[in-house]
Amino acid sequence: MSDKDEIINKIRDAIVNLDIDNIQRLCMEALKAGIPAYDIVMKGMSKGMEIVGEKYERNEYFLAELIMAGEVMKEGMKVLEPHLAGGEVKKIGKVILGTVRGDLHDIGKNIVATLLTAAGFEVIDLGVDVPPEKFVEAVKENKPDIVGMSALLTTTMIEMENVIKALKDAGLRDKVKIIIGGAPITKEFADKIGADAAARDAVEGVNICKSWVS
Ligand code: B12
Repeated sequence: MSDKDEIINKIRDAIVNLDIDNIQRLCMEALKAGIPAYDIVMKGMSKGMEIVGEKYERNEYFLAELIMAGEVMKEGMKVLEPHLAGGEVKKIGKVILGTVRGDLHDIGKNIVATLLTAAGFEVIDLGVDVPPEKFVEAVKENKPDIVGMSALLTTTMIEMENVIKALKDAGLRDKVKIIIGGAPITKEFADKIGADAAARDAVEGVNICKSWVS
């Protein structure tokens, strides 16, 4: 195993072991070793969060551990974010982003926001637990090219369809492209609810958004 793989694995394990004291140091070490911030997020921390989710499913971890894992990831992101953002690049498009009503998961959405910004998009982040009316209002006000929605719970996926319906009712559906994401989201679901695309991860999501504005 290369040194770089070893650091990435240590970062993954720091998330799994809820090691909030060491995550920032490890992220700095990884940056110093020349590992792109992007790889640290996708191959290290996100992989760790996946394992945390599996442990939760097996009843090895409980809600307290989920919360803590989220906090550890956020600490790491503080170190990595400045290395992901794109600086003063010409804006290539505007994206409204939000986690749908009833859903408080925002770690994945925040990564999408950071990578979209790095790719040159202006991102208007509506936050979490966003009701359909707020998406509609934001589209009216900001006239974005793209609306991105995140849902991590199977019970809140339905809210994505509600947002699309609300945009249709407001006569705005055809003015934007719609992309959805989050662990339970599939391409079939996107087709079913009338979204334009679903993304497995932030990288795929950003590539799809780029293809829409080029
Ligand atoms: C951390 C976490 C929490 C934290 C969230 C902290 C935060 N600020 O986000 C807290 C503790 C708050 C939490 C709470 C709950 N959680 Co939770 N949580 C997780 C966990 C472990 C990790 C999620 C995460 O951050 N992953 C890392 C990020 C990087 O990945 P991601 O979110 O999938 O995002 C990537 C892609 O999906 C994609 N993406 C995401 N959104 C979007 C949007 C767009 C537009 C695009 C293009 C791409 C994209 O790009 C991202 C980066 O690549 C997951 C397990 C899992 N495997 O997902 C459970 C999980 C999602 N939670 C679960 C549950 C059950 C809950 C609770 C109901 C628990 C409870 N009993 O209260 C509550 C619900 C609270 C609520 N109303 O939302 C279940 C959901 C089960 C289901 N099928 O619905 C999961 C799957 C755990 C499990 N295996 O059972 N949780």
